[in-house]
Amino acid sequence: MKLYYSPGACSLSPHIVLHEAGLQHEAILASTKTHQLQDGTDYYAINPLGYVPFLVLDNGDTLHEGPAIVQYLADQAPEKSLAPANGTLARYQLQSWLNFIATELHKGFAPLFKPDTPEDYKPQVRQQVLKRLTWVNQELGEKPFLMGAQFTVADAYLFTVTGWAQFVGLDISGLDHIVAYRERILARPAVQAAMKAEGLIK
Ligand SMILES: N[C@@H](CCC(=O)N[C@@H](CS)C(=O)NCC(=O)O)C(=O)O
Repeated sequence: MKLYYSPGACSLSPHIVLHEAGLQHEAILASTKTHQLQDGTDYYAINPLGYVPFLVLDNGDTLHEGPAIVQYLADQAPEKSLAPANGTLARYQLQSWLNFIATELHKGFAPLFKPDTPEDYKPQVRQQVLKRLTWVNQELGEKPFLMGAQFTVADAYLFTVTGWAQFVGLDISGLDHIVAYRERILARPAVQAAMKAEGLIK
C-alpha cells in the first residue's frame, strides 16, 4: 500500500502505525505547501481533497481521514493489538480518543499554522488547546498509554499532534504526564523509524 504524507504533519500518525504494525508500504511525500509530489505530479490529481494522510491500497481502493486510516491499518495486524477488537466497548473508547484528538486538538492547532490567522487571535487559540491538553494530562496520569498498558493507534496520533506545540509557541512543559509520555513514545523503534523516514530525526 501507499501512504501519502508530509513531514511532521498529521500523516506521521498512520506512518507510525504502519511501522508498529510491520506492514509493507511505500511512503510518498506530498508536500502540504506545494501540493505536488517530488516528481512534480499534481497531488490533487491523486487526492482531490489535497490533504494528507491518504492511503492507496494495492488494489487501488483508497481511504482518507487519519482516524479511519489508522484503524484500518491496526486491523490488518490484529496480533499487534494496536486497536481493541471491533464491537467491544474498548474499541469505542479508542474511537472516542481518535475523535477528540482530531477535532479538539488537531483542528484546535490548525489556526496556529495558517499564515492568514490574525496574530491577536492566536493567544485565544493557544489557550483553548492548552485547556484541552491539561485535561488530557489529567486523564493520562501515570498510565503508560492513553488506553492503559497497551500502545494503540490513539497514541500515534496524540504523539503527532502534541509534537506541534514547539512550533506554534505553545508551552506544554508544565504538563508533566504528557512530557513523560512523549519521551516514552519517542523511544519506540517504530516511532523512530517513521520519523527517520520523514527526515524528522537522523
Ligand atoms: N480531515 C483530515 C484532515 C487532514 C489534515 O488536516 N491534513 C493537513 C496536514 S495535518 C494537510 O494536509 N493540510 C494541507 C491542506 O489542507 O491542503 C484528516 O483527519 O485526516
